[in-house]
Amino acid sequence: MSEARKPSDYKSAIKPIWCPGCGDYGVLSAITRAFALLQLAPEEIAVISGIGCAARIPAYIGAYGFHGLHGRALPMATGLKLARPELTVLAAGGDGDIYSIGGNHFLHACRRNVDITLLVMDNRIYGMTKGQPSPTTEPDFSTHLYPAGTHLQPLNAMAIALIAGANYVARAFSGDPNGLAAEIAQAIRHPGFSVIEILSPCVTFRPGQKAWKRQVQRGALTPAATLPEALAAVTTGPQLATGVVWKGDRPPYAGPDPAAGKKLQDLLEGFAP
Ligand SMILES: Cc1ncc(C[n+]2csc(CCOP(=O)(O)OP(=O)(O)O)c2C)c(N)n1
Ligand code: SF4
Ligand SMILES: [Mg+2]
Repeated sequence: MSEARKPSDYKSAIKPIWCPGCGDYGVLSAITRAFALLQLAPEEIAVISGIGCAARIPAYIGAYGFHGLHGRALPMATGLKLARPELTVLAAGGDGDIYSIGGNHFLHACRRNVDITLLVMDNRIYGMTKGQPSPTTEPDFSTHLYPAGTHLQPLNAMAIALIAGANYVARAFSGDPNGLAAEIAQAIRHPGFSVIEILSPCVTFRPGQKAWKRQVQRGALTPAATLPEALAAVTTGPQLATGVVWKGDRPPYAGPDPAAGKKLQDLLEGFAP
């Protein structure tokens, strides 16, 4: 029998260039631990991202990866999973990448329920472009673009994921790599589209997020029996609560019926000279 794979077996040779103390280090560590928990073969994994500090993550993982266009991780991951269903496909990115420029793809990925796992590293800021407000930035948070805050209501992406049809919805914290690894492994195993919103501090542009270590309410979210209960937990409950709030049983979408391809072929033949 071959030796068990260790988390270090899933690291690439590229050294991360995140700021020292960035929460994304914890996420990277948790992903490699999750792969080791599941004993996945590296050639059976693909990690797909868009652009941003968080979106650098595929480069640091020793598996297939694609660092694509800003906001486009989910359509790429969806296409890959439909074409290569045997792969374990992860999409990963930041709050700006997934909820702002990629927001429309986020909605439809939840609705389609293809069997992929999305990890959103939420630091409530655009880190890579030096601190502009993102859809999850608090209304009164001062940035150089909005010194008095945006006064815009933050997007409740977990509520949107539930309403739009995601099959597994959780919040986690980057400062707990073992707990996060177990949650990522569980999300990968759960059929359909899984979303984990990971509180991952940007120590450079949001130094106050270092306090999340004390403020996070670990395990305060538990799987709800009904969708309205899950929605209530993420809308009226504490916003730094972690845990799984929804484990649905919608069957994953695996692509069009093969008979449709046959019909298309018939149609094309009908046009043949
Ligand atoms: C089409 C396009 N528009 C804008 C940008 C500039 N840009 C790069 S990353 C980014 C936001 C990143 O924020 P987030 O996804 O939250 O990631 P973080 O850096 O915080 O991890 C933006 C606006 C871009 N690269 N491409
Ligand atoms: S700018 Fe923020 S999100 Fe980007 S690497 Fe630095 S700490 Fe992390
Ligand atoms: Mg961000």
